Amino acid sequence: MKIQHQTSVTAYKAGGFIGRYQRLIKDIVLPCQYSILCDEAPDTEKSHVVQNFINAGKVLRQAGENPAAGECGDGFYGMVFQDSDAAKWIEAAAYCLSLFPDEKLEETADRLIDIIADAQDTDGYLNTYYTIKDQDKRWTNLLEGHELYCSGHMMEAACAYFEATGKRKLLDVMEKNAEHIYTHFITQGHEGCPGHPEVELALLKLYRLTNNSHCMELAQHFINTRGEDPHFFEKEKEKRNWHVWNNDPVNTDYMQASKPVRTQSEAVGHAVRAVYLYTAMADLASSTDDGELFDACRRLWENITRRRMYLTGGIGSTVLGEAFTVDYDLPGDTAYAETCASIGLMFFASRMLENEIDGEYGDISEQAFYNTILGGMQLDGRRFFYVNPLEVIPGISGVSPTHRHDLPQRPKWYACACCPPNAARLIASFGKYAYGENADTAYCHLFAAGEVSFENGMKFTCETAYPYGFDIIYKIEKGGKLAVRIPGWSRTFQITIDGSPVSIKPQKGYVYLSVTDGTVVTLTLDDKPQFRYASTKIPALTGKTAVCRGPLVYCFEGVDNDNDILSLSLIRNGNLTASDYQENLLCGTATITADAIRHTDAAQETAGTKLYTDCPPTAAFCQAVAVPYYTWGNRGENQMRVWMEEALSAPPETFL
Ligand code: FUB
Ligand code: ZN
Repeated sequence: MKIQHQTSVTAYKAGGFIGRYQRLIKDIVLPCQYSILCDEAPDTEKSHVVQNFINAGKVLRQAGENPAAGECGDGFYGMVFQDSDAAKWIEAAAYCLSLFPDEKLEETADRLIDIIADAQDTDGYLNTYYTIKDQDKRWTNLLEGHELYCSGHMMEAACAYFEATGKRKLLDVMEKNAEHIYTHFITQGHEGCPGHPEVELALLKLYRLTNNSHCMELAQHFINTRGEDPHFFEKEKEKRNWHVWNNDPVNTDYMQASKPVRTQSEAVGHAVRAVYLYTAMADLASSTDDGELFDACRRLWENITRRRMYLTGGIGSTVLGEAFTVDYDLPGDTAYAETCASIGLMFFASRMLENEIDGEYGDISEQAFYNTILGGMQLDGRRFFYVNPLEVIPGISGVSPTHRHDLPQRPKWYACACCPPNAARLIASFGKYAYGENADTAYCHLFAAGEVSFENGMKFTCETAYPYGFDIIYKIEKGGKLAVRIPGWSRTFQITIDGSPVSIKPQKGYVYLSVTDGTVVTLTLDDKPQFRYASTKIPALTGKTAVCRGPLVYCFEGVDNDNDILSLSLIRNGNLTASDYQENLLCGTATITADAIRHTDAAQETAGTKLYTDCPPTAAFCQAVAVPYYTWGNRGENQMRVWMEEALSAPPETFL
């Protein structure tokens, strides 16, 4: 039975902290990214995305010739999945259009959709890499080829654009594309599932919107056949004489294809692939009431969130294969923690909520969103992190062979640009994750200011300065049953209805209230900064502590701490003091000041040339200043650390 749906909130008009971010996406991020997709941004990594679609259209109209002309010009440029950048951009534009109608943006998106539609072959096939480079290679390399991945992203864009504008053009293109895929894999019976899951979750969206049963059948087919024949990708490789990166088809963990999905229990392989797959599995489990599939999702969810996730909601701890490793292997300085992987984790959480209402899904969504996902974008919306380490030391990070992937500054764009437009579409669609509903209940999973209307008739305005204010006020316009998540991090909470405190015990992380028109519900959460400790099973983190406030993980940067955070230790049970909200700091934030010890090399010579000495360092009491992790790297190149050494408290006279 479907418990609730994220997609049925009819309207969400943003405000507050999230609203400001969504405006930034519309006003800055989308125009900047579009100019990059059109190769019009100066001093920026080349994209060629739009030109690839134009060139593919030309190829199709010049049937019989082979106009592929090298790496650019009339040819194809970029990654085999370059098309997906355009898809994510359109999807983000669609969400922005439903929040902030804008003719110019809609015209730009319409134009891009026309170009994309022109690049579709008459049989429904749509992919610029193969159309331009070699049409005979279609569907011969599911391991690396990304045709289904690109289709999936374009299907998601089509659904979002239709929902936002009522325009069917891209939806029709992608339904036709789905029929093409159906013919290939179902009617003609070609074997295989995508090396990179994504199309499964997209087909389920497309099915929900169009009611086209082929979409549901295909999604089920791809989910159910994955891992049935673990040698499929080896056999596929033997049949072809070309490759993209020459990926190893034997390493089936990489694409979660070592065993059938219902028997999987550990999150393995490429982290984005994993969470996109688990999202589809959870979606299918709720849509078809498949308890066995849900049990697998639950095991995978627990494996990720209890043993393989960073405090910041980052997942995938190694650069090698952009992948999960093993339980408790979560080093901060060499972390991978791709932005897309945390976005996928939010997708997974949202589909788990469709199976069962449990506050932990919102808790993890917030952890991923307010830390890794927001941190993935510079505060001005013009630069992006792909990799999100928890510690950065300029000179080592981005330089040492073991740390080359952990950059101390956000680049404008990437040759592999999956993350920037993914962040745009996620932030712009925050309302879908914040609110959900079923026939008689409006669910508030995350806290987002704005006006919200539900298909079940309920309507309210939410006012909050969250994550910097800890009162969340719901002004009910049309009443019903209201379910509000109480975050796991909040040690205390209080609820008032029309100003009178009420005592309600949360059930699995939610309080349920009956509210009538005109009622005002106020939830007050714990605003105190807190220390966080990691399990002693995580070797990288023994003896360390981190600082959080609400959903925000904090970090210490050199610029706030005499340009040296390496010699700082936080004092156990020391004072943690949150500042007032500072409008002019880092686009508006609150700092946390912590009692700390600053160590200084005792022997003069070790401060200079020697690496090691038998003299202990001197220690002096000081105040260390932390800022939210999502704001790091916005003030030039800087040391940054989330997990700090902890000093057990000691009498003041021991401090020199
Ligand atoms: O393969 C497509 C995307 O590129 C993946 O999701 C990212 O991890 C990056 O490898
Ligand atoms: Zn990415």
